[in-house]
Order: sequence, then C-alpha cells, then structure tokens
Amino acid sequence: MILMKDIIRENNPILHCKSQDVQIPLSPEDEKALKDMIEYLFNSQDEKLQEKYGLRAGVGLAAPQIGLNKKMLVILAYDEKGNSYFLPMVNPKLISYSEELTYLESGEGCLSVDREVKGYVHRPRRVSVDTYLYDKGQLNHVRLRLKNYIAIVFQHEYDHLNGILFVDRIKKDDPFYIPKNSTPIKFENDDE
Ligand code: UDB
Ligand code: ZN
Repeated sequence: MILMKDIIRENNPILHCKSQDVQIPLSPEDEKALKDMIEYLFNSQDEKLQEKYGLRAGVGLAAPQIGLNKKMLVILAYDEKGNSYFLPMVNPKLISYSEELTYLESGEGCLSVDREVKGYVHRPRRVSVDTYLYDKGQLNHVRLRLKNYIAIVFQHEYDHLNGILFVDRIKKDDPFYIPKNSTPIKFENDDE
C-alpha cells in the first residue's frame, strides 16, 4: 500500500515533468499503480487507517506523485452539495473550459507540498474532459462536464500530469488577488 513516504515531494524533478499517455489496455504494472492510487485515497479517508498509517486525507492523487510520469489520476471527493465522486481517469484530456473562474477561499494544498502556501488559485469554474474511466477492471471512454469543487480537484490533478503545482499558479507579488471574473466556491453548511 502507498504510504506518505511513497509520495514524492515538490523538490523531486518527476513532479515538474510532463506525463506520457498510458497504453490501453493497461499493462499489469499500470493497472497495479492505478489500483494503489485508488486504495490510497480510500485508506486516507478512513479515520482508523489514517491514524494507524499517518496518512493525509486525500481528495485526489496523480500518478507523478507516486513517481510515475503517466497520465493517470484519481478523484475521491464530495462536491459543495455533498454529492460523492469517484473518478479514476486514464489519459484525461481537457477539451474546453469556461471563462468564468472560481477558487477556494481556504486556498489549496498538496500531498506533495509539505509547507503551507498562502494565496488563491483561480481556475475555470467548468471544464469538459475526455477520458477513460476505470470501472470494474474495464476502461470506458467518456466525456465529462465537471464544475465547481470537483472541477478544481480535477484541474489540480490534471496540472500534476503537466508538471504544474498549485504554488506555480499563485500570483507571486499579490497572492490574494481576485480577477473580476472569479468568485469563490460556496459550500453548503459553510456557516456551521
Ligand atoms: C488533497 N485534501 O488531498 F473539503 F474531508 C488535500 C490535502 C493536500 C490537504 C491532503 C483535502 O483538501 N481534503 C479534504 C477537503 C475537504 C474535506 C475533506 C478533506 N489535495 C489533493 C492533492 O494534493 N492532489 O495532488 C489537494 C486539494 C487542493 C485542491 C484540490 C486538491
Ligand atoms: Zn497535488
């Protein structure tokens, strides 16, 4: 199983490289890597296992973060309305994106970044993605429209496949700058 020590940190050049397309059907090695990434996210969100193994609760993980420059990523997260998403993607391609931007008021972090980096990361509010989705050992080609929080998670992971970290997207001289076309994500239950 993947542990925190297996997750590559920002000083590692692998995180700054572009990833390669994955051959389909998946090789046994690539399928194992994808399954390990899926398992990490589930384990990390299990309170008991999180504590036992010292895992950071992850909502997304990209293959470069485990040292593999291949276009695979997994999302396991709840959106701003409480709907759950489990999206294991192979060869995702960002097809189009909105001009309207959004951001998390709490900023972003990263399993590969051990320091706190303050500032906003503005990203398109809606994206269209062509990808293979891994489901019950099969790969199905689909086009997805993602918005709001799930679109943010997707773009954070997709950036990893292009060698980009969230810190690279924070305006250096004005980290809390807000462009005119960007508004924060509204989470339900935000005031509890
Ligand atoms: C995360 N987790 O997994 F809203 F229960 C972050 C870390 C870096 C803090 C572990 C996270 O945001 N968890 C979370 C959020 C909630 C409710 C909850 C748990 N990532 C994924 C990552 O580093 N992938 O490469 C960072 C996110 C920041 C914005 C999108 C991804
Ligand atoms: Zn990350």
